[in-house]
Amino acid sequence: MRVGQVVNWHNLDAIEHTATLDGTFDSGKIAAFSAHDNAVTMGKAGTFTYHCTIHPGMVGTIVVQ
Ligand SMILES: [Cu+2]
Repeated sequence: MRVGQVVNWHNLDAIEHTATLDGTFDSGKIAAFSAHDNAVTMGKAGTFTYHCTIHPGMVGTIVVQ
């Protein structure tokens, strides 16, 4: 994605999760089959890793160019 674009978090699973970017953003618990209210504007380039605080093995990466 490009600098300045927005990430919206949607939980498509049947249990709650979080979207947590260390030092940047924490959605808190996102209920099953719902979206988080607070979108995140990715304001700078880089590779950002995120995880679920409930299930630490759930990880992902956002690449901002
Ligand atoms: Cu989770």
